[in-house]
Amino acid sequence: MMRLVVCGALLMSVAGCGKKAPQAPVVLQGWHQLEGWKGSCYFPPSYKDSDRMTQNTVREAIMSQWSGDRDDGVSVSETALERIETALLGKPDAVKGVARQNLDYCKRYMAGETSFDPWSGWLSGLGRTLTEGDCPWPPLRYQQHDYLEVDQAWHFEGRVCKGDRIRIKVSAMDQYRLSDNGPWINAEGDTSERALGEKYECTIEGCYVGTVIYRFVDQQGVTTIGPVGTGIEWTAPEHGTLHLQVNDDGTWFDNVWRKKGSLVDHAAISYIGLDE
Ligand SMILES: [Ca+2]
Repeated sequence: MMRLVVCGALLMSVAGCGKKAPQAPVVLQGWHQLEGWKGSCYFPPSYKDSDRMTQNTVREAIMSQWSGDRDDGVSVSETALERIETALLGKPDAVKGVARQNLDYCKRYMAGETSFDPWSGWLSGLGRTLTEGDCPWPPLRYQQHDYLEVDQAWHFEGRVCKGDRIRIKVSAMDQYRLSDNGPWINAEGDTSERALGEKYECTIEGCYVGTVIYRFVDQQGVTTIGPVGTGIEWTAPEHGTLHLQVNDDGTWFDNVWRKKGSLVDHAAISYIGLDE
């Protein structure tokens, strides 16, 4: 019984050894014109996503064809080309996928299966496709400082990207008032007087007369307004811009800082990025 099993195993292994090893398929890399093609296509090499040098080589190769350098009937507008280049320089990891898709379009075109239209259509929208949903500026992972202007509407622009966590800070010791006989208040506002009515930008909870408030406008123009007081931590719900002002009724000219002798109060304001 034992013998039979051993024999079987031996036989199988011998049969296995007798099989011819499969030949590795030829992998094309670089510019190649296959039989029957009217021009060449760029076959990107396989490489690691982190390989910046190869990314550059591949990007330059495919872009040279799109710019018309190869005289093979392929060319796209300079605007489209610039848009793609900017997008690819900003997203080097996307080069690999773009080069593969490009090869598919190129093969069909060079083999005469399609006109240049589908390829050119893909290219003219590629820049936009690659950057869709991107934040138009760097995330707020730094600090921005200025002084609060009590007599100015929305100021101190901060540009944020979706998900940025920031601390909005206003110094507490500096005082101002919003009318000649009004009380001296700091960024928290006159906490005995809740801001009510259309004249005030912020009437939700936490918004008093004179409270420092923020306004966030996303890229679709959707606006959110809320209290800051002497400070809040806030996370950007979308890419967009921030501004601050005091919650006044629209009469800005009578807003003044407190003076002590020759010293005038002036509150410091900050956007502090909380992410590394
Ligand atoms: Ca006022």
